[in-house]
Parts: sequence; C-alpha cells; structure tokens
Amino acid sequence: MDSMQSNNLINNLRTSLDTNVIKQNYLDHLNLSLGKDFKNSTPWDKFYSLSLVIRDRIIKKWHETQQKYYKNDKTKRVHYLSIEFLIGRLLYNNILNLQIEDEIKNAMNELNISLEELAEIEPDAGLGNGGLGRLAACFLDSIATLGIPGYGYGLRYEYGIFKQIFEDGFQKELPDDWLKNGYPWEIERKDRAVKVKFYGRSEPYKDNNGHLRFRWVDTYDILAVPYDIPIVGYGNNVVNTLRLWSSKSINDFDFDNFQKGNYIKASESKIISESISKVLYPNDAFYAGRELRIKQEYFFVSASIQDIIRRFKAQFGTNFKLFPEKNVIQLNDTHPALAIPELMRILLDEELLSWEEAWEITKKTFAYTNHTVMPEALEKWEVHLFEKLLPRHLEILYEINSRFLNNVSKFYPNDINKIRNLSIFEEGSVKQVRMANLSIIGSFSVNGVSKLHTEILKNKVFKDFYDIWPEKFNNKTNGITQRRWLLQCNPELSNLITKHIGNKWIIDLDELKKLEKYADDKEFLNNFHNVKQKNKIRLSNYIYKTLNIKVDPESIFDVQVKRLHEYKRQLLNAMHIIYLYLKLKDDPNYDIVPRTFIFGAKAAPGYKMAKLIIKLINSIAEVINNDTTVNKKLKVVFIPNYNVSLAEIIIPAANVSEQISTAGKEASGTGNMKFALNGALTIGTLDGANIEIKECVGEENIFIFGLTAEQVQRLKESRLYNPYEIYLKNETIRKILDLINSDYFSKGNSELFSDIFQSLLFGINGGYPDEYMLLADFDSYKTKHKEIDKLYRQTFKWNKKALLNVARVGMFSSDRTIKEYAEDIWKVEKI
Ligand code: B1H
Ligand code: IMP
Repeated sequence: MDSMQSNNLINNLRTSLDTNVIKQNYLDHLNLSLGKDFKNSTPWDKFYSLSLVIRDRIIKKWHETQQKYYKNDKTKRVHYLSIEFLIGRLLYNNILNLQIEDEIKNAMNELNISLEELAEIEPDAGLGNGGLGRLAACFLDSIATLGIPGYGYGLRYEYGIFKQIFEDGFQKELPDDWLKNGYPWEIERKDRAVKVKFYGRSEPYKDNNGHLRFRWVDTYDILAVPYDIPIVGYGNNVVNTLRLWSSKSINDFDFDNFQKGNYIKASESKIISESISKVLYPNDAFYAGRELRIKQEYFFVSASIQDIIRRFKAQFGTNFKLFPEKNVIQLNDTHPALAIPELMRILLDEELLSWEEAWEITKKTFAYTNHTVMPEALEKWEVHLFEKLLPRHLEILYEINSRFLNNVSKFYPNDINKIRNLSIFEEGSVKQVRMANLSIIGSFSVNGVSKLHTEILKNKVFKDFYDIWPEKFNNKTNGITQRRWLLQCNPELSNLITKHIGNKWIIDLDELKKLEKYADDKEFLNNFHNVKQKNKIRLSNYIYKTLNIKVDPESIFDVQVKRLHEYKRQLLNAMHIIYLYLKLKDDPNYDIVPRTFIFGAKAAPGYKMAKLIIKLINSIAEVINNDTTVNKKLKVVFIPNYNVSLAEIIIPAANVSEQISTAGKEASGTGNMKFALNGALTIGTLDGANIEIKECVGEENIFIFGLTAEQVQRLKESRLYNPYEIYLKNETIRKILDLINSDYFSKGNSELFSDIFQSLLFGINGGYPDEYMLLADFDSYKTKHKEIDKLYRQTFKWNKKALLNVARVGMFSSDRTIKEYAEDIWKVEKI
C-alpha cells in the first residue's frame, strides 16, 4: 500500500466515524432541540436540525477565532458597514466551507433524507437589492477565507427584498417574511445591546477646564439588539461575525399612558421603535429621501460605532490615538456615512477629545466605496429633516465643512464655483446635506469598483475633490466568491475542473489558467459541453415545474438576469427578440439556431417604466410561446422572483450572458463575472467590469458592441442625438417600435405600451428621448447576435471559447479584490 492509498484509507475511516457522530447529533437535535421524533418531523424540522448540527461545529471555531483576535495586540480589525447584505442560503455554503460535505451526505443518505431537497427549505436571507448587497456578502466570505479579522455590520430587516409574482404579466410584490419560522444561523446577543438616540437638542456647557463642550439631550432613545451570523472561512478554522442590528423599544410599554387609561397609546412607542428595522427599502441605485430610511442609516451606524469603540476600549483602554492603527471602517456607499459625524460626536462629547484629535482619528479610520454615478442615486438629505432628527450631528457637519472650505479657499481664493461644488451643503430652494461629499472629506480613501468607473469618478463626478486629493482615489475592481459561484452552484463543472487541475482553485482562482491546455482537447471539451447540458436540463426542469413552459435544452440559453433598470436595457434585449420574431413571421424557414431568452428581474415597486417593461416582456413571451409558427425556434421565459438561490440554478445553465448597459452607467456589474466563470459567452458593451473581462478573456472570446462611454458622453453633449430620425430612417427599428406601440402584444389595448414608445422617441416626464441610447446601439447589437448564432453552430469552437472564459477570469475572485483592499487601503494582515 503506498502512502496515497493509506491516506485515503485514513480519510475514509475518519469520514465514516464522523458520519455516525453526525447521525447521532442530528437525531439529538431533532429530539431535544425541536422536540420531534424522527417519524413526525417535517421538512422544516429536518432542515433546522441539520443546520443546528452544522452550527455546533461552527461555534467552537467562532469562539476560538474571536479569542485569538482579542489576545493578539497586533490585531487590526476591518469593519464593513453596509445597509445591505444579500446572503442567500447558508446551509450548503457552510457545509462546503467546513469541508464536511462527504460526512454530511453519508449521514443524510443513511437516514434516507435528501440533502438537496432539505437545502431548498432554507429561506434566502434577502437583505439586499442587487449587486451592492451581494458584493458585501461575497466580501465577507473572502475576508474570512483570507483569515482577516473582519466584521460585517448591517440591519436585521424583518422583511427582506419582496417576493415577486406575476399577475397577468404585471409584477406584484408580496412581503418576504423570512424569519417567520425562526432562523438557525443567527444568535441573539442581548448582552451587547446599545441605545441609539434621536431628536432632542444640542446643549452647550463648560467642562471642568472651562472649555466649551456640547451634549445631546432630551433625546428619544431606541434599543439596538445585535443578532450575529457566523461567517465561515473556507477550510481554515476562521469564523468571523456578521452583526445585524434589530430595533427594540426601550420600554415596551409606556406606563404613564397606561396609568392614564390609554392602553393603545401605551404601546405606540414600541411600534414606532420597532419599525426601524422592519423592512428593506426595495430601490436599487435610486434615492428616495424618506425619513424612515435616514433613521435606519443612523440607527445601524450608531450601534456599530458604539460596538467598535466598546471592543477597542476592552483591548486598549482610552488610548484613542491608537484607534486608527487598530481599526478601519469601510463605508459601502454613502448609506453608512453618518458613521463619520457619529464617531466625531462620541470622541468629542463622550470621550472629551479636542476637535483636532477627534478629526485626525476620524479621517484616518474611514474609507469610502462609491458604487454608482447615476445622479438619481446620490444621497442628499434635507437639512430640516437632519436638524430635527440629529441636531448635534448637524452642528458637527457645519464645523467639518467650515474648516474644510477654509482650507480650500486658501488654494482657490475667490473661486466660488469650486467652493459650491465641494461643500457638504447644497444651497438651493431646499438646503441639503450631500452624503458623497461628506464621505470623501471624512475618509482617507475613496474607491470605485472598476477601472472605467474609477476614471469617471476622478475625471467627472468627483473631479474637484480629485484635484485636491489625488492620492485618496483608487480603484478596486469588484469580484465574486468562487466558493458560492462555482463550487456550490456548479458541482458538475467543479468536479471536472478538480479532476484535471486539482482543487487549489477553490482558494486561488488564478489556478484556472491551467485549464487553457485543454482548449483543444476534444474529450475535455466534450465533457465540458455535457456539464453545460446537464445544467441546462436542471434549469429546464425548474422552468417546467414553476411556469409550465417546455424549453429545449438544445437551444441557446440567452440570459439576462439582474435588477430591472432602464440603464441596464432589458428593453434593448426585448427589441432584438421582436426583431427575430418578425424575421420568422416573414419567413418561417429563416435559419436560426433555436434560442431560449431567459429573463429574471425585480423592479422597484414605485418604478413605473421598469414595471411596464416587465409587462412588455411577459406579453411578448405569451405571443411568441403560443405561436406555433415560431415557437420551435424562439422561446421567451421571464422567471419570477429572481434571487440568489435562483441565480445559482440559472447562471450555470447559460450559454449567453447579456451585459448590455449604456456605456458609462454600470459601475461594475458582478453578474457578468459569474456567467463567464460558469462558461457563458458575454454579449456586452464596453461598460464597467466588462472592459476588464474583455482584457482577460481576449476580444475573440467575447461579443462587444455599441458606443463607448466616451462616445455616449460626446453624443449627449453635442445634442445631436435624434432617436426620432433613426426611427424614420431605419425600417427595422420602426417596425419593432410600431409593433410595441400597437395592440399586438397587449391584447387589444393599444395604449398599454405607448409610454415606452414615447419615451424612446420623444422623452416622457421631462426626460430626454431615448435617454439610454437603445436606438443608437441596436444595429450593432443585432449584428453581434448574428455572430453568436453563427458560432454556436460550430460546437467545438464555441466550447473552446467558453472554456477560455472559465480559464481566464481568475482575477475576478473576490479573494483578489479583498487582498487589494487589505494591502492598499486597510493595511491589515491575517492573524
Ligand atoms: C449599485 C447601488 C445602490 N450601485 C442605492 N449603487 C441603493 C444604490 O437602496 N439604495 O438606495 C441601493 C443600491 N447599487 C451596484 O453596485 C452597481 O449598480 C453595480 O454596477 C455594481 O456592480 C454593484 C457593486 O459594486
Ligand atoms: P465581541 O467581539 O466583543 O463581541 O466578543 C466576541 C467574543 O470575543 C466573546 O464572546 C469572547 O469570547 C471574546 N471576548 C470578548 N471580550 C473579550 C475580552 O475583553 N478579552 C478577551 N476576549 C474577549
């Protein structure tokens, strides 16, 4: 017996021993924790019991990790503050990261329980809208896997992103009551609850040394109770913490009112307090300016800063000069930017530091990530609202601003325009606080999320700041965790890869480069193709089960899944589908490879145009899927309720990845990376991270079309863009738009889609005509699709390109992204 064989034997022995232990643990939890016997246990009981088995194995490592951080004086902690964490499910993720898959599978097998079915019982933790929230979740996975002392801080929404259903093709929203049966991955930590103050006033007073000081008094206080979710690193025994805050009334019952006989009023404050963490705002890249939202922002930020300071003091006392050496706080967009005045307030009013000391510490602690240049997403809060809710913070902002502008005016004497642009306050009919300006002024680092995006920040959106502080600005191109987005969601491809190049790619995605040597290997490509087919069949079954639509797994799966936004241009995709439909109606023998167009997208509930586009696509689907002259070659499927768990089924099954935003608008995109990693070919614009994907995979392995960001910008500025002229000149486009504007797809209601037609040609509600330049890009889009059709017929060539995509996208691992944050911004190392 050689040493490999004996190793295998030992491993098998360990696995079988552990299998028995797991079986026993499982039955114990079922019996003792849930009070059920084996026979009467429901699927939920089974899911819950198994989760507790896994959790037990996490908790010991969790304690050990946290103790280690405390024991080591060199520990520098990273705090990732985000109003969204789009986690999805954790059962399988935790099993994989603990590397106990075989043991768990065996144990479940022996108990005659299907692990796969069991895993699907888990509700998604959908505490986010889209890319920004999912990025935060991928980052936590990478931080733990890299062994960095990291903490996620956010809100424990009782209701996550709404559940989407379609009624007659229209989106309807249902509440996502994800906690209703309890949640096995969270642990309530009442002992770590803190008070968060609102309203009241700032009161000046003289301290013992005769210095003028301020205190925030007559406040309305709310309790912030933390719920901790363990974040398991891959195979390294590290378990970090995601701490989510829940709001609670300090006094459940107002006894004054109760005694006065007002029973209902006595419970009112409880209702008001607990509404703060009730529900996630369902807008993606759109700012709504609601009072409850700023309350959410301040609530979780204040609780988090208090928690960070508490931990610092436990380890280092009140030696606050050390604070930035031991802590860094990354602001995930501006939503947590109130952390800046909050840290100032605590250092000034509670720790009694001088302004200069407090400001020095604050500036060295915060780093800010910007995620969008869309003007409608920029957060601005009315000064009035601010003053009412956070009077002391407003004073602090005025002081920060006046000191900053004082310095600026030394550089730019008499340049009123500069001062106006740089100020935290926007003057106008209603005076507003600009959260982006605050974030830049209060941080030592400002980063964008792709090369192009960072250039746009430096040269346009934040140019005046860049001129003052060029060294603050840097790029950190986004990434995704391969543990979820390959290992977990695509086991077939993972096995094929590991069989040929080993499993190091799981923690070092650049290893995938080794697949390049199989790019001409017929047998390998054949297996690679078969894996894709299996994944397509898996998705086809899901579609049949949920929508009763039969799709052909031999057809090209052409997929666009992401939030619905005009700038993401699902409508351009729909126009192309109509184009193919008209071609086929004209000539039923028109030779195309059968295609299945697959959509998934939620629209913000208040976003009328986005909802209308959903209805349009559903209407097109109904016409096409029921038209026997075309439905052998064309199918359109809009999968409802796109979320993380659905992404894990859809993405591995895609042949074509649609990344077609107007150039300059998509800050990065991360879906684009997930598709390429799973062997889809991208059709996309030169926008966000698509540009870097192209650089990695090679331009012969991606379908790039459309105007560049610069061309878009210049065409806009020239004011020469005239979509109506294109409509008149281009017969194809005219036919498509006229059909949309007729009663063809709307079952006789010719008005239904007229807003879409109007907005493309003339603009509606004061907007520009065709703001996102669909008509400018349509012809080149359609041409690229023709190339896709041609290439797909050459199976070998297609598979080779798809494999080269997989082999060359290693740099889009969030491990790479986090290493860059750790080295360039955070200056932290693994403990
Ligand atoms: C992104 C958001 C966003 N950018 C405001 N901005 C929100 C802004 O609730 N709000 O108010 C919610 C979300 N989300 C996305 O971030 C970008 O559009 C993507 O291009 C990018 O990949 C992602 C992660 O950086
Ligand atoms: P936290 O990070 O302070 O919330 O604590 C997490 C875990 O770290 C605790 O459950 C303890 O195991 C450990 N811990 C907390 N405070 C201390 C301390 O002051 N010294 C050493 N370990 C601590």
